[in-house]
Amino acid sequence: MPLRCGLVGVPGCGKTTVFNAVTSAGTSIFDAAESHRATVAVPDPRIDRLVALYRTGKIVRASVEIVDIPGLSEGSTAEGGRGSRLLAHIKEADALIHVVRCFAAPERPTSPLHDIETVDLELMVADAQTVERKIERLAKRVRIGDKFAVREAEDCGNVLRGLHAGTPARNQGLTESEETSVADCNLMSQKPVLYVANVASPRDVEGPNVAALRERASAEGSEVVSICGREEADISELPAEDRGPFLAELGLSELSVDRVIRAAYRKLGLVDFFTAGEKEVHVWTTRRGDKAPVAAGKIHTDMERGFIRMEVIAYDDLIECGSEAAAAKAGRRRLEGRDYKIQDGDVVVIRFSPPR
Ligand SMILES: Nc1nc2c(ncn2[C@@H]2O[C@H](COP(=O)(O)OP(=O)(O)OP(=O)(O)O)[C@@H](O)[C@H]2O)c(=O)[nH]1
Ligand SMILES: [Mg+2]
Repeated sequence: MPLRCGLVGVPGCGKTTVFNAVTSAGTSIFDAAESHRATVAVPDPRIDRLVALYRTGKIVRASVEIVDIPGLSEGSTAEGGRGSRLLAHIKEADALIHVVRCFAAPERPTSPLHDIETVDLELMVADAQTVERKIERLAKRVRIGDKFAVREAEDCGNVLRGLHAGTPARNQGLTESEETSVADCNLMSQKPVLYVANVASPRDVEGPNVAALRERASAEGSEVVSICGREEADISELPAEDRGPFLAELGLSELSVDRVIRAAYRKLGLVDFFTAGEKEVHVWTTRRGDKAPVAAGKIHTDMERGFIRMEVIAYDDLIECGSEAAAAKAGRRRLEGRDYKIQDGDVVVIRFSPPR
């Protein structure tokens, strides 16, 4: 399943505009009640080199699904059916891309920090209800002194107090035990957040709104990608060969989709590795630090279960040597075992025993 990023933000902050800029989907912005989704291929210049080297035409890229979720304002998650649909979209996301309006709009002050708090508050109100329900469910077992239930209820109580104090779960510095205890709650305020500053012109990137946003993001260990949403959404509707001069006016050489997805990868600690041959070049995504069998499991669960070893050539070594055979001759092909931590750009062959 591709990585799923949900676009959140207050109404009118430019979510649909940014969605279009990133996915080139050309969705109408007048359809604000509905969510939209599109899958974008993760750009990676290394793929072209691998395709040339293996003389193959078939490429399977990594992809990210982007979901444009209707705006969140005070009380919107409590609005019966619409509210619960909204929540369901947010819950299914692996990460949230929080779009923050940094452009001037008529009759509305530009207040990025206030907008962020509005969204976080909605997520926290809904999360608090989820945790409260879990604590209620545990009550019976707590009364009869079930040790595990007591521990879980205590952990949930800590998280709940944090939420009531206005700290999103992602910023509460949860202990391992607390994380485990709330794992089945799938808390929205616990999801990793990347901020997109939606600005009117490249000049604004140096302005006070983006600066305030950056400070806020870095305080919680996150980052900000600035986009001229409207301009880029317009440019994305042009044929690729006509975009150059318009992008240049924004000081860009390509659309910002690359920057957004790379930042999401960093935020989530994701890396890509490859399987490559005459048949195809295939990109796989896993978490940084995952061991070889876990990475192999992204290709097929049998490969994880029956994992024996992994043959690895680092992308740079492969390109430098010019072929697998040359890399092997130069001693750059490594045999790695179960404890090997996969590295971004590894080109791998998995040896495994298939199930009988
Ligand atoms: N000047 C300027 N206007 C923008 C920018 N991005 C969006 N807008 C305008 O802001 C308005 C709202 O944009 P949308 O993309 O519909 O915002 P949204 O967040 O999807 O709104 P809802 O779906 O209603 O919550 C539209 O009139 C856009 O044209 C931008 O980067 N600069
Ligand atoms: Mg919209």
